[in-house]
Order: sequence, then structure tokens, then C-alpha cells
Amino acid sequence: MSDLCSLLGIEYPIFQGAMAWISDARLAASVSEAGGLGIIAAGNAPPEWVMEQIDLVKELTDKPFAVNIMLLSPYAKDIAQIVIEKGVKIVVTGAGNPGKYIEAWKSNGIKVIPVVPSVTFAKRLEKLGADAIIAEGGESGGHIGILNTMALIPQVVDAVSVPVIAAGGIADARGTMAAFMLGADGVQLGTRFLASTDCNVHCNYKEKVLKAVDISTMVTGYSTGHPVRIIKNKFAREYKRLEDEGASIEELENFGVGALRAAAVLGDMDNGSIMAGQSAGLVVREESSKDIIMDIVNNCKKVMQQGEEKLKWVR
Ligand code: TUI
Repeated sequence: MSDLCSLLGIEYPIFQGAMAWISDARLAASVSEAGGLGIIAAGNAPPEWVMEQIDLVKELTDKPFAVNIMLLSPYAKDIAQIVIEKGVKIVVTGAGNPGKYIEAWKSNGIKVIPVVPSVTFAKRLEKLGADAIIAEGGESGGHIGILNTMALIPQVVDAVSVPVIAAGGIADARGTMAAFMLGADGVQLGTRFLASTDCNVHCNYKEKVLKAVDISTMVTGYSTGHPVRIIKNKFAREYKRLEDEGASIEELENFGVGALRAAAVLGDMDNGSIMAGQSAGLVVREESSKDIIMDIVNNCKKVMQQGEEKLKWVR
């Protein structure tokens, strides 16, 4: 067992990335049952929904799972308390600074794993008591930072002593092994799990991801300070046009309200925000979470051998 696996009590160092409106108890439980770490995305959901999902995931699996708290959510503070009351053992955070909650979580025995987009942030959170760090590159879907995975991971690995989980652009054993070569202790995949048969996202959304090619995504929202990677569609083009015309942050936020739900729940592929990572082009079939995890686990050694064969020039 790797350090990360023994820290969390999981079999494989593979996390299912939190996806707001998408990763619910069913997806999280399927990943945890398969030996990875399933993560419920609280997103912008109200506390009642999060409580329900925590109860449900416990019914579906005895294995460890996590709750991701999206810190831009109006309910972040309530959910920070709910995870304590519900005895959640692992908390992941995204889209902000979880510093003010860490002491309370730690004193309740919760393992805290923030998602960070930079070295500065990783160091600050390690000092505040983070048990591990997820370093997320800009290849990821949804809300992203500036750096890409290839440059971000080794710099974060050099800067902190806690385990580092790499996220962004990883969809298979090749990406996983590349992340390990960069010094990571684990990987987090969102987009590939979106196409899992265990994922409740609307079938139109899944179909979009399965049909996506390398250049199917784009980033909107740089001007708001919250860049978001989404699949190109009418919504993405209109958002970009508004941005180029100098729309205010408020106008852009109003335009985006409800768009992720429209895509994920209603399947509206024109007016919805279809968040997905650059690895969408690598996701070509719908399969169970177990098959996704075992595909990665079973192919890591083969990828390692292929890498070694390319090292003939090393004396
Ligand atoms: O959080 C994510 N990805 C997300 S959250 C999300 S839901 C959403 N919907 C609409 C608008 C915005 C979000 C969809 N995708 N990834 C983790 C992540 N965290 N990426 C970047 C960051 C981050 C950015 C800045 C973390 C900390 C941070 O620091 C801010 C500060 O306080 O200094």
C-alpha cells in the first residue's frame, strides 16, 4: 500500500474528481467500491441534498469516500459543519481557501485534501494542516487555475512534504504513470468518470463527452477571475462574445446562472454549460467505474515497460 492509500484506507491511489451537479452518492460509491476514492460534489447544492447523499453513500458502500466542498457556494459554511456532524472522514475542497475550516475538521479527525492551482497555495495549506494536496492543472474541466499539469505537479511536489495527487488531463494509465514520474502519489480523474455507467449525468452530456475530440473544449471567464473549461457550444460562444464585448462580471455571472444544471440535469446542449477537461478526447466509451479503475491499474506496468523501452539511449 502506498502512503496515500494507507492514509485514506483505499486500495488504489485513484480519486474520482468532484463534478458539481454530477458526482452524487451513486457515482462516488461505485468508485469507492472499486477501490478508488469516490467523492460527492457538494457544488452549489443546499445542505439537505448533501446530507441525503452522505446517508446514501454510506448505505451503498462501507469503503472510504470523501465530500468535496466548493468554497464559492453560498452554503459552504453550512456544509463545512455538516461533514463534521455526519462523521465524514475525508474532505476535499475546491475553488477557494479552506483555511478557516481546517482546525475544526482536523480536531474532528477529518483528513483534509484541498485542490490547489499553484505552489504558493499548496505551501500555505500544508502549513495550515492539509493531509494531502490535489494539484490541478488547467487541462481540467470546470473552474481552473493558470498552470498546466506538466509544470504544476513537479513544482508542488518539490514544495510540500505531504502526498500530492495530480489532476488535469489524466484519463488513463499513461497519464497516471506520467503523473507518478512527475512525483505525484496519486491521480484524480473527472472527465472519464463522467462517462461511467454509474454516473447519473444526463445522457446528452455523456454523449457530448464521448464525441469530443482534442480541441473540443475552450476556457471562458478569464475576465471574471473564474476561468472555466467547457465543451464548445452555443452557450460557450455566446459567453465568449459577451466577454469580448466587455460585459461586466455581473452580466456574465447572470448569463451563467443555472447553465451547469441545464446541461447536467436537463440535457440542454445549446444553452447549458458542459464542463469537461481536455482529456474528453481520450474518453471513447461508456463503462463502469470498476472497469475504468481496473483499466488504469492493469495497464500501469505495461506503460512502464513501454517507457523503459524508450530509454535505450540512456547508458
Ligand atoms: O473547483 C474546481 N473546479 C470546479 S468548481 C465548479 S462549480 C462552479 N460553477 C460555476 C462557477 C465556478 C465554479 C466547477 N469546477 N477545481 C478546484 C480548483 N480550485 N481549481 C482552482 C481552484 C482554486 C482557485 C483559487 C483554489 C484556490 C484558489 O485560491 C483563491 C484564494 O482564495 O486565494
